[in-house]
Amino acid sequence: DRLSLSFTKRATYAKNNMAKKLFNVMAKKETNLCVAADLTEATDILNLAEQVGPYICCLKTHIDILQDFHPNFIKRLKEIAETHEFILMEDRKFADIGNTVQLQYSQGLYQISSWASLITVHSLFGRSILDSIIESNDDIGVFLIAEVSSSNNLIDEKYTTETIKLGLSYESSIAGVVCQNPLFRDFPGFLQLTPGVQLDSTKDNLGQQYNSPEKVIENGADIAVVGRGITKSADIAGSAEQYRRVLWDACKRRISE
Ligand code: 5BU
Repeated sequence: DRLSLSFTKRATYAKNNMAKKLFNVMAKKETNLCVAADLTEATDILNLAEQVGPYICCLKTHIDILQDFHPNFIKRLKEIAETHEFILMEDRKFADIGNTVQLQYSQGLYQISSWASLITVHSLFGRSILDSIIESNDDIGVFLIAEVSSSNNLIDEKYTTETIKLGLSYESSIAGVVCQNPLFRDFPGFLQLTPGVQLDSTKDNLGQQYNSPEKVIENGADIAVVGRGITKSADIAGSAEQYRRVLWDACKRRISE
């Protein structure tokens, strides 16, 4: 059962390079925290990254919400990621035919393939979407979306099970799965990424549903994504440190080897 294994041990099971890296960063920095940098100005994201940097394993972006995107922003973000040893994830949620996904991944304004170490992908389009991404860049860690956090979403059990199966057939490219439940306990090399995490509230007014840090760790999360719980806080660094500690303490309780 992956839940009882240490991250150092799990790194040795990972077939994907980015997953290996992520496990090792998590073990070294003692953190399960990924911050969702959902801000629309480049300087705000850079400031956030500097402040939360010491406490996170991963920074998750939605690059297309920036109003002042410039390649220099990416350069600076990569420097901060290197200084504080965290990994960049672009939450693009690719979902289209292979050819279009290749263009969205490598071309356009954002050139995602040139800087994101991790990306999120919907399993909806099947194998061709993964083939097209790997053809563009085989040094990538994909997080496949098997479940989502929003209320009344249309994903059913079959979709979730088939997503896990698809992931397992692309072990060297898949870093893990985005989900809400411990779906793949027998595959310690995969990471469970769980969004919808907050200490102070249970939902927003647009369908987002939150669980507490303890609850998501109990539900199998290896990495918890926290956005507004931290970005809207008056003390960003203090709040990131608090989430890191609560998550890590909960995680230590489930690890026995
Ligand atoms: P929040 O501010 O903590 O609610 O932000 C959550 C982030 O996680 C946000 O960037 C979402 O796009 C992302 N997310 C999510 O909330 N739920 C999901 O099921 C998936 C992604 Br997949």
